[in-house]
Amino acid sequence: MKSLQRRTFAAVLASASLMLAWSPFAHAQAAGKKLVIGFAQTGAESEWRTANTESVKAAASAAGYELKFSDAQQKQENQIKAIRSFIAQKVDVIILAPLVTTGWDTVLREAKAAKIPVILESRSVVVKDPSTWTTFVGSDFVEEGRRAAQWLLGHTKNTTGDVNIVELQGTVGSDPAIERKKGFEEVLKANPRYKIIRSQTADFTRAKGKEVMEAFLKAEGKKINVLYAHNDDMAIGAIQAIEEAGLKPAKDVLVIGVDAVKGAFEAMIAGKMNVSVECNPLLGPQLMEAAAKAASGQTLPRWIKSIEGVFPAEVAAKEFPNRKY
Ligand code: GYE
Repeated sequence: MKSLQRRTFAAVLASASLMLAWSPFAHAQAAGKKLVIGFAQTGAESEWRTANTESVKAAASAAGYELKFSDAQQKQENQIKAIRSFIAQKVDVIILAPLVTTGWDTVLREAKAAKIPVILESRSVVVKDPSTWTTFVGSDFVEEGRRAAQWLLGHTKNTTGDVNIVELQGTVGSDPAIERKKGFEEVLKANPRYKIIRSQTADFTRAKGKEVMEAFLKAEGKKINVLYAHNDDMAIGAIQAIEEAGLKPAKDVLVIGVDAVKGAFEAMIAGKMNVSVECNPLLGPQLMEAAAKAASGQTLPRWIKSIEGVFPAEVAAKEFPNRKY
């Protein structure tokens, strides 16, 4: 699938370069200019995000493109400002990692009016006019939620009685938080003994993961059997809270994360985390290919998916040396 996608891209890029001589859209390339890309990143909230930023920067420089980078520090208003500044600077393409799904209608319409294609990466949006963005490069978050629940069903199939789950949600209103919750609940719905007894946001960060888990433990104590965190950073913060409460993470409380970052592998190897569902942040190369196509006026698929797996603790030590983020 991945290689198929790559082959398709290669073919399209080859034909794109043939078109450059006459394409009315290919301003930057036709003039022999570097492609200029504005990247409105969410922030640096997690290990995942750091790897994502590095991947985009490295791929842009490998392609010889100029990347204008903006770190919004987890604030939508900063992302909107960055997009407006990219429009004013007449960049060729804008890459946006939208913090939350809503509130983008006006600024995306402004980009469209300026004829600057917008590529969404790592999170998606809900807007009235979907023609204001060209493609979404990223994961299937509902499927990630399902995979987390399927692991839990498999791991607890020989137990009886209620399985009490606490959930640490990602940033409120963000695409991965909404969908990871949805996929997880969808799989567990048919099994009434699995109960989500507490669910709250911890904004995808370690510090908040620890803080909210402390509150969960204070309220529910030993009743908690499972922690489902929408990313590994929150799971790692929560592991600390579990230990400080005198309980054993991965034993007294099963710990499920998403992303499969190195920190999660270290926690699994140390016997403190049970599983991490992979979410690939290394989207830079796919994004650069998409940016080149968008800048030359080509139509992109609406969704360029990344391909991912599930890593339980049993395989962590063997897989660790292969991990790239
Ligand atoms: O899982 C989380 C991050 O949007 C897919 O954002 C991304 C998520 C990722 O901060 O760790």
